[in-house]
Amino acid sequence: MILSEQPGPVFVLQSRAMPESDNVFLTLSASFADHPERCCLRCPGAADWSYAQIDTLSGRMASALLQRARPGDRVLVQTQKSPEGVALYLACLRAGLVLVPLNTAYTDAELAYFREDAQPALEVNDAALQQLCLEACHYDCAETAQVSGDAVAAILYTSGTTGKPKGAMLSHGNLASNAVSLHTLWRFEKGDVLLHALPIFHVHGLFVALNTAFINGSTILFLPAFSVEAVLQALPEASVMMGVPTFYTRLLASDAFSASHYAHMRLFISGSAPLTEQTFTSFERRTGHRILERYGMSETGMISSNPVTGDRLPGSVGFALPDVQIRISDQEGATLPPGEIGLVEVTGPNVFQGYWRKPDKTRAEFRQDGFFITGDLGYLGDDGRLTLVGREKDLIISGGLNIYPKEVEQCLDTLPGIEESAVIGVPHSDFGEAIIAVCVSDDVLDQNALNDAIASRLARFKHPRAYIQQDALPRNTMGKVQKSALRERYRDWFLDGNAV
Ligand code: MLC
Repeated sequence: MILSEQPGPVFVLQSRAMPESDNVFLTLSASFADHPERCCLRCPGAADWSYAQIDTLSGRMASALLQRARPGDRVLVQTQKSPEGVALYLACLRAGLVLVPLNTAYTDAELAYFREDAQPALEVNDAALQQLCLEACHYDCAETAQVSGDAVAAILYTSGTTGKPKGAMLSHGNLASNAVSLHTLWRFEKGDVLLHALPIFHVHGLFVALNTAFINGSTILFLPAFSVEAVLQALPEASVMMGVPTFYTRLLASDAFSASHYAHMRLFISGSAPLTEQTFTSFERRTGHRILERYGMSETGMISSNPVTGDRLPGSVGFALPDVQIRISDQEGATLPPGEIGLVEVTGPNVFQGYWRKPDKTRAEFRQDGFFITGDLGYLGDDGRLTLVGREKDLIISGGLNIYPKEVEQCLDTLPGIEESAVIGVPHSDFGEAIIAVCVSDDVLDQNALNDAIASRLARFKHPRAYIQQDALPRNTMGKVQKSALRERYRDWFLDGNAV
């Protein structure tokens, strides 16, 4: 069943797609008809899905969706990773509907916020997705909706500094430019097989991984989630893998990971969180492969990448993608010369259309001349190579998932016994960074009890991995909590064996 249908006029038949339509589905599916029988999605222990099957299901699903929603309407999706979920993604593109994918870890309270903010015409959970597949059988494939390049294709929620997530609107043109650039830049070739162990509710697993593979007509080894065992089983059949750094540290930690697994690998790609030099070097020593690190974010898709041929340098996120411009600025927006550290700003066909219904926030994050202020700090080399050195924003990246401290602090500060809290990210060997909550409290802080107390409001990955009691929080003369001092004090907390 489809939930939360909103009343409104039923959509009447669309016109045939005009050749000049900028619908990204046309770009992604351009070669589908050349290899209809080729395996598109291979899931362990299940039958393969051919390109023709995915094409047909998504086309019919688009028709079914259009019985309930009109182009431009939002479709809120919170489902487990599945081939049907991939078909739903393509169906939304084909129908001109705006996909709003959500992390399956979100609680009902978080979901309520997204529902309120996105005002979806439809909500799809796992049961609804099954129902949609059944209904789809009764339809022909919808014609591909005619949209302009700046029409919104998806809204991806990213946490905000103020504590409430903001919806980044990505257009058909944004997705197309990234897909085409990355497909070329990473030299996808005939016969490439992609190992896919990422979730499909983020830019990385949804757009970067799936779209490049679709353009290439690649078979995708589609794992329901990352596990070392499943990846080791699938790797011998793969030639390209994309992952967050945690994937690579976990593989390195496995004694079973050996030459037979990567004999046919062409490219290991990493993103969504900083890849440490140590991981890069250990991986090269172990496998002979230099992991290709690239840089992006929900608002911009991919921004830069190390090259496939040429030097992949640890610590550098490479060169701007074609048509993308990167500059480094000071706080006032003046451009800084190569070598100087400042704000990383970006413009290009990859940059999003703004935050959904938040014009003020959108304005605040763009310069007058259209450059988007990423919030990351870095410098450019004389050759244009970008190196990131930190973040201006208070963001924590744990296992490739973004967490804004404010959201967690606001939640903790409502708990009885906690006077105030400061949430920080500190180094963690598995997740890269993990969360600590430094709390002012007279009570003994019981981690399990506190996490239970916030469990209905915050997804599990946002829960602090340690609670530390202090009499007061360090503040500067303006009264602002000095997070950097806390990060410094507790920097070795998990490395010293305090990990949970
Ligand atoms: C899971 N947990 C996490 C977590 N993932 N906690 C903190 N950070 C995370 N990332 C929780 C689980 O709920 C569980 O809670 C406990 O940690 C242990 O789980 P696990 O089994 O060890 O974790 P696992 O399920 O294996 O997941 C780890 C992971 C996963 C790294 C494989 O998080 C993952 O796939 N991350 C990728 C995220 C991603 O796609 N990011 C791209 C964003 S796009 P409990 O209850 O058991 O204690 C983007 C743009 C760009 O950033 O450039 O790409």
